[in-house]
Amino acid sequence: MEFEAMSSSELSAYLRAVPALSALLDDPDELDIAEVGDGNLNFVYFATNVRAPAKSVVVKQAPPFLRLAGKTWPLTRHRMEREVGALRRFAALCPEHVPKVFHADSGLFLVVMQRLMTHRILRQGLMDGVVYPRLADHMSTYLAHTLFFGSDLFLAPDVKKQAVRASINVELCKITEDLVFTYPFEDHPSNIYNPALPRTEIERLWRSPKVRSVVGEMKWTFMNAAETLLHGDLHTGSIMVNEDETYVIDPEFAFYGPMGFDIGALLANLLLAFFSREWHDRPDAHAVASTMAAHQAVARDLATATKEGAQIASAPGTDRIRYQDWLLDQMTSIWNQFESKFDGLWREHEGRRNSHFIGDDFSNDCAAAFRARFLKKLLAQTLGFAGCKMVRRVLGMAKVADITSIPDEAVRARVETRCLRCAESLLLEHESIGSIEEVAALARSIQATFRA
Ligand code: SR1
Ligand code: MG
Repeated sequence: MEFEAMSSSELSAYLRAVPALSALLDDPDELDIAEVGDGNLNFVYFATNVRAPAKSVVVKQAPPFLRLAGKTWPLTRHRMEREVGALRRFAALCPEHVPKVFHADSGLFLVVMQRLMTHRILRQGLMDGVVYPRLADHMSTYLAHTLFFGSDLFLAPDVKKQAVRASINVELCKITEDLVFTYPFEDHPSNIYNPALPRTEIERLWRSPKVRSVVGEMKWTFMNAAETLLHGDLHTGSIMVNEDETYVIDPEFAFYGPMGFDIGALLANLLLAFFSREWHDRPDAHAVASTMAAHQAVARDLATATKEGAQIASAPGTDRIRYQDWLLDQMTSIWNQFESKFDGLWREHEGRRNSHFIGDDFSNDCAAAFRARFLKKLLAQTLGFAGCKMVRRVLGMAKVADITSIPDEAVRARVETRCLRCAESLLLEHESIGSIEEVAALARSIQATFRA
């Protein structure tokens, strides 16, 4: 039978018929149902008790196709099982950073979750120049806990292998294999190029044996390194924030993969935000954006953020450097705090078990040496993935609002050129870069080289 999205009355009747949900919503006689999804894959609704608006939940349903492309791109509805499994697992590890699952229906492929009433999508906040003082602390905690506790550094080998099997996510991983690691690096028909972006900037990546072999290696690692349960799509659109809290949403791409893929996705998106400040800091940037139907939400989100009391770092146009500094500071702090928290968890659990992953440590230096080498290699892997992620958002089909909301093609091309040059350096130098501070210096020098 052909899939039909649930009507408001069907969804309302469904929610009221599940006793636990009805109780949660204060036994509503009327629910307001609003479809609010702006992601590429699923339908998302807010369901709110009309008489008690604080009683509200999020409903997410997976249609049997990719929402972005419609019925011409069929996609397993079982992705919802991966998402629910990951939400539950991550919530157990990090309850303060993952929304609660109230109900899941494996027949209808839907999940009912905690509504984050005072939070907004991080990408929108960054475009508006909002400072989130606890972001780096929260995201480094989320990453350290989720990546460490899913891995062989914590789990018994048999438990970990069962977890790998349970998280196999063939179709969504294939999307990443194609859209992140393959199509952007060839002249694929699904790619979308800004006409003002010089072809030479694109072809220098496609025609570089060095770049293409590193990307090949990153794809191989993505497909073969079953290190831990990943979120799998940890860009700034998968994070909801306010001044005090940070939540990670949308783990439908979850699978057992390489740790650096999640960290790299986040750092890449902070770099995209950094390079796109040229537009978002212009005095008229948000006035223009707010006239565009696709960006009406920006104004609403800004109003919400201001009500929340979140600080606006800079009046647009007045203080680009300060907000760019803050963005790079988030990138460096997330990595540095992650490294120290991950190392701390590792030491704590080895100490508790009184045994090391590497076996006996006769000199008391060997375990520390292995941890240091592991984290050095993880930084290199992270930067390689960050490079791939930046290129896909510039050349590939699924783009990011930080860049697509720049209406002036020439400005957009300059931002895209910086992003591609930064990605190229990350790809070529990911093994020789010794610290995250070097990445911040690289971003600053690229910003200075390709001036307006
Ligand atoms: C075709 S789906 C495009 C992208 O949307 C998701 O957020 C993932 O990033 C995926 O690659
Ligand atoms: Mg998503």
